[in-house]
Amino acid sequence: MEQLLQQIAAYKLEIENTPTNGADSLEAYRIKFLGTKGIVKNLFAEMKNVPADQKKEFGQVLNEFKQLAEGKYENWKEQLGGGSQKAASIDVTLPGDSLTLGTRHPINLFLNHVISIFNRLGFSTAEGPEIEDDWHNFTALNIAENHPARDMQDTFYIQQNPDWVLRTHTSNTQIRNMEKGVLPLRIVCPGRVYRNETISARSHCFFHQIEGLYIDENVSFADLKQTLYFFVQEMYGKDIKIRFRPSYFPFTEPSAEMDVQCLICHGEGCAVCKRTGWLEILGCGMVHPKVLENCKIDPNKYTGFAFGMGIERPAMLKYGINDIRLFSENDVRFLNQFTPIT
Ligand code: 2NL
Repeated sequence: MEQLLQQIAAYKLEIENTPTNGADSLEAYRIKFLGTKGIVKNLFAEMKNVPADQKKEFGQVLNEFKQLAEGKYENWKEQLGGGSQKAASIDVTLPGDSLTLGTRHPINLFLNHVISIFNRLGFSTAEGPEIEDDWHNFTALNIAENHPARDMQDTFYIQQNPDWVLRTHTSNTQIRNMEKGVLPLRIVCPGRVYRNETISARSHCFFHQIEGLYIDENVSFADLKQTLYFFVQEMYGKDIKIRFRPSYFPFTEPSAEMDVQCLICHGEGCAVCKRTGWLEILGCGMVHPKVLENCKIDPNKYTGFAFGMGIERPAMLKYGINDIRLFSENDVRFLNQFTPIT
């Protein structure tokens, strides 16, 4: 005990006489006195050798010594301009960083506009999964087992379960709604779809679509034409010219594609319409009886029409965007520029 007290007195003197200069000597001091193998730790370890009746007194001396060693360290650090100087330099009277307000994505602006037109015609909006099974993405739609669209080159398959794909169109959502068996059915299905395509300025491996479906008794091709005619007039103005061309899809019969007069050259012929004067904007048709049957709907009682259109191409035309990749790069300099369509 006597010996320990003498030692402590000597260390106290050493501490008091240590000059408080340089950061290096501060660190050396910290290691020597306060480190994990330092003097303070070692002295505390001596506690076990002190007789029980003297433990209390020794403990007090030790604590006092520890405080001295730590106090010196803190003062020294402050003198060198450590953490506390930083705290002192914060000027709480300065204005804070401003928060920038977000904007709607151009794809969503365009989609919302299309949706609102169909909502006014009595179509409600339905959404569905982006990871879909083979039945809802292909088979129920009358897409044959050997159809090229099912090719690995065109479709992303889920490695863990080859029955699952990233949906290649939003028709999966229409199938799911038809399967519910509640008729009549009048829905639009917007969303993201995936195709195994090489990414370029003109095409991407994911993009957006909106599809529509109307099933009831006595729905005719004339209803389809008039619905889509109303849509393009709302979208592109009352004097827009349209044309229907026969086409083929496995899930509709008959099938058609609809063109609108080129929005750039108004039919004169330009690079955008490849000199044809027309732009293809959607595919459509009467729902194939097999598709109705696949969803347990009686094709002798019910008929329906369906249509599908891409979003990126017309949005690029509308906003004068020349590279499809801009939509998914999240560059705020691009995203900041868009305002809602009125
Ligand atoms: C296109 C063509 C189309 C459909 C999509 C559809 C959905 C069901 C049943 C029947 Cl559940 N048809 N959808 C029909 C015709 C064309 O899309 O060029 N899309 C970008």
